[in-house]
Amino acid sequence: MSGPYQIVQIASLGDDVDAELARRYRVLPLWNEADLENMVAPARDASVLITSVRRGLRSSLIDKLPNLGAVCSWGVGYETLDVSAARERGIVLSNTPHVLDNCVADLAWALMFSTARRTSVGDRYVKGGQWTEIGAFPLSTRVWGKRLGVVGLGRIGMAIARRAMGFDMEVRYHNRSERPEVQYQYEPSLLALAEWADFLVLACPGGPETRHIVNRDVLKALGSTGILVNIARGTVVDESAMVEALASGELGGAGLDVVANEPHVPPELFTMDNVSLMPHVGSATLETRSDMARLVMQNAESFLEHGRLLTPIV
Ligand code: 8YV
Repeated sequence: MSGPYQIVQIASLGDDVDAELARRYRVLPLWNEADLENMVAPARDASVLITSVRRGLRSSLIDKLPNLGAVCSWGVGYETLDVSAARERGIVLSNTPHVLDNCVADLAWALMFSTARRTSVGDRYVKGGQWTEIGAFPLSTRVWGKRLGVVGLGRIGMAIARRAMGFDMEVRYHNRSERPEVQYQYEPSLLALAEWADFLVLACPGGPETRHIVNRDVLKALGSTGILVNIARGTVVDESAMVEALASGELGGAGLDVVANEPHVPPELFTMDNVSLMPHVGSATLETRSDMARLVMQNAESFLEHGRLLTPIV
């Protein structure tokens, strides 16, 4: 395709969607480049930039693109994007909500089960031959009928809460503000929610507003039989306080899809059988990742054709 570039793409959306975008639009592909500020020069006319929550967006890059009108980002989180710098320039932004809610919620439940019922430990026990050598596996902790505290009752938090019905669990939540339209009880104090809950599941956004809201006191309140599950962002938890609380037995267990400095996990956690770890894969199913990539493309298309985004960040 000839003519000025329409799209600058600094994150890949997978081979199929990358190829489809390149077939339909004039795309400058920069996802393998580190020095974006210099490499972006040929795309001065581009009106759309495609990025991801992993790749982020710096204001210095926005400054190099005088015609930029929209930023379409892959991922529901956007704490790595300089949203205010974009907005100051009148640029609109989109993320990929809705399509990943159920897969992330499924993973939260997988972590609740793997931590409480020790499914990963049991798997190693069987495969390592201990079932035949030692015999019966130690008892684990019941999930059904327990109390589930959800921190952040957005779309993902709601999907996690909905699943609790099948396990006869009572649900309460903590949120920036009460949601009177939902059937779950609101708990204005995170500390009080942690005290009440058997499972505390974090589903709130990352960024400075939620940094370390799960602190030593909250972990202590969750207590020696409580289980923390984090499918949100590692920054939400004071990680050294969590490691200490797990080591001392003040916290019962943790199921973590995210940590503060990914992919570096505090090494103390590797030897703890009451901790289940996953490598930040909440949305990482073939189906959901395909839906996310297509939604980024559809946002870009909608902006280029009609001047508006389908799923704007508000
Ligand atoms: C991704 C996510 O799994 O959408 C988000 O904000 O965190 C997840 O969908 C993650 O970005 C992978 O690094």
